[in-house]
Amino acid sequence: MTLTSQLEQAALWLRQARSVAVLTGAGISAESGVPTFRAPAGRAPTVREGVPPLWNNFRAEDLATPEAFQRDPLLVWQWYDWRRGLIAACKPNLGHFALAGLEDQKEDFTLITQNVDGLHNRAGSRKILKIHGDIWWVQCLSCHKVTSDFRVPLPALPPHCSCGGMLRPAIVWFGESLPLQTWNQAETAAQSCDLFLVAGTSAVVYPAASLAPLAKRHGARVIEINMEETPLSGAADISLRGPSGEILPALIAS
Ligand code: BV8
Ligand code: ZN
Repeated sequence: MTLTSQLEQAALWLRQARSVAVLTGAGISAESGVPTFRAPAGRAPTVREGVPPLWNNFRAEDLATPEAFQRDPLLVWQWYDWRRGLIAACKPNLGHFALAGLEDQKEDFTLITQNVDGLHNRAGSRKILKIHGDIWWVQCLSCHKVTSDFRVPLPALPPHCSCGGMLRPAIVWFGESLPLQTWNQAETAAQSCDLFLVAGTSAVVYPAASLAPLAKRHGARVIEINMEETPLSGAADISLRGPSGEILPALIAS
């Protein structure tokens, strides 16, 4: 099937679907200039390309862990501060806006995102399940209060809570459980939707990557949008190859 005929079939299924769930990954923000974590094979992830040498020899899996924060909170905060500064300069792209528009078209719509950049909010999406947290939120290690903090740059030393406790990014790190209520809502959406749309994820991080197979087992059609093949592509009913910033508007406008 050509991309055009695949797109027509996918657009028909999307029109017919009463209940839609979407899972997005870093790829949907790539066209906004936000680095992805794992690039297509053979290329270093963009989180390393063109970044200050300080970050060149670190992988996200090395810094986005409670152990890394325990060992060197300042280093981890500097990494997040660098990412926050970069994301603050980025804007939602047509893919984000298309999903915000789809939310208005469907009576039952759930957007599940692995992204922590906040671009779905800025594009106008409302019902967002942030299963990996939000880079613009911080959490106190002592009283566990979660608050927003949009300062760019952050203070030189890791910020502290009003109770005196140290603050950490309110982000789910590797080895940490996902927020239970949010995760349960994501699973429920995957189990009950007619159509599950996956855009811009390498489908290697769990349990997020288990949602599309879960939806399929419960009878949903699965459509994938990605620049490259992923471990999910074989199971998808349609796998659209191309940039989500172009494919999503075409899919939703048709
Ligand atoms: C959990 C926040 C257990 C951080 C993230 C060993 C030890 C411990 C755990 C594990 C282990 N082995 C496996 C695990 C589980 C682990 C895991 O899956 N690891 C992976 C690396 C194998 N998972 C966890 O640890 C999770 N927790 O399992 O808890 C537990 C259970 C009970 C009790 C206690 C504990 C927590 C996972 C969450 C980790 N945090 N993010 C931060 O952001 O700083 S994950 C991180 O990866 C990001 O959130 C990101 O969203 C996510 C997935 O990456 P993608 O979004 O897919 O991005 P990526 O760059 O990989 O791919 C981009 C894709 O887009 C590519 O395919 C590319 O082709 C495509 N693309 C690019 N441009 C475009 C495009 N597509 C379309 N258009 C374009 N223009
Ligand atoms: Zn506190």
